[in-house]
Amino acid sequence: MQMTLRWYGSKYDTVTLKQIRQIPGVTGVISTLYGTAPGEVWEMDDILALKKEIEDAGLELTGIESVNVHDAIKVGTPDRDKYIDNYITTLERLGQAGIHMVCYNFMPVFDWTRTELARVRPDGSTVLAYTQEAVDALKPEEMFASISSDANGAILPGWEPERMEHIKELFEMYKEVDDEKLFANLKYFLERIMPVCDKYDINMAIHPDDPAWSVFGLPRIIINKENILRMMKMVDNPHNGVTFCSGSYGTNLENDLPDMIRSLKGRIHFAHVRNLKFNSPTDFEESAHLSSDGTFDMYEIMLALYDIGFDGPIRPDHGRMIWDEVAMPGYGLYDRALGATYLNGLWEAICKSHK
Ligand SMILES: [Mn+2]
Repeated sequence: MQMTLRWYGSKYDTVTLKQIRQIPGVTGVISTLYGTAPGEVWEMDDILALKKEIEDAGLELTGIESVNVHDAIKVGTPDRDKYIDNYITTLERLGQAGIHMVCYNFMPVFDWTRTELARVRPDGSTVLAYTQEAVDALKPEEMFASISSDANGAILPGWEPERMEHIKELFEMYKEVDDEKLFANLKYFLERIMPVCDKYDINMAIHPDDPAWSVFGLPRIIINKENILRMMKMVDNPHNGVTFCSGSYGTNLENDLPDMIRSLKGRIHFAHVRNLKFNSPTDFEESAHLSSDGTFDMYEIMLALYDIGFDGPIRPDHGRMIWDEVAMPGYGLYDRALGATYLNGLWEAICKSHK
């Protein structure tokens, strides 16, 4: 595996490439072109400039998170082919630039959903948290206001203001889309992009829905082992793979994370590894990575990745806000650096004990 950190670019991120380079064992960053909107074709010059900036700092652009999928593709509207063509052109350019892993998601309207961005834990750190009760009490448009007021001035990916202005139209678009339709639209999209992925050896890595159940009555399909194996079989090509995100699949306590990993051998192209602490099955917060600080056994998760021969990029995903850092919620430097170091430690111990 290759340890990486997500980086939002010098224009948007409080963390610098120099700082990332100084985290032991982190050799790559995962980034994207934040100025682009879903459905747009990425300019080759912009891709190469991003890559050069990262390489000049002594790091590798290990993959893209994300190339976002336009709603027309998810909904399956008559103009979807135009947006898929654009997506294919972007993939072609990424392939030509030597990038071989692309994360994306197929979540309607909202990306990830949290109800608190700064819940205070007993040690004074703050973390992202979720309670179903709080979601049930909100209308979708209120959700956006509560998220954006709490974000330390950062624009959160998936919660861009331009997008949220159209939230009612977006809900209208998805009115006729149920789980089956969403599966069919995902299949259509994947079948069209697989040839360019085959040509340039691009591993597509779908990110799970977060939380892993329906919110606001919207369909959600990338939520459990059954559905993800269905998706793997539906387009049976090794380039059709997943981002295994322990913190997203883990939102549903019925998901057995190590078992899911083992069932996805050869199809996990990217891993997000973090821990959650559950206060009840519908109230969880993002804890430190350490097993004993949360609910998941992080050793078992890393062991399962080792057992399937996982060799893709991995990242510590979100971190707590600690040591008075001010940054985008979940994406400060300090706790993600601790997370990367802890995961590297587990990995080293697993590798040595299996020799
Ligand atoms: Mn994730």
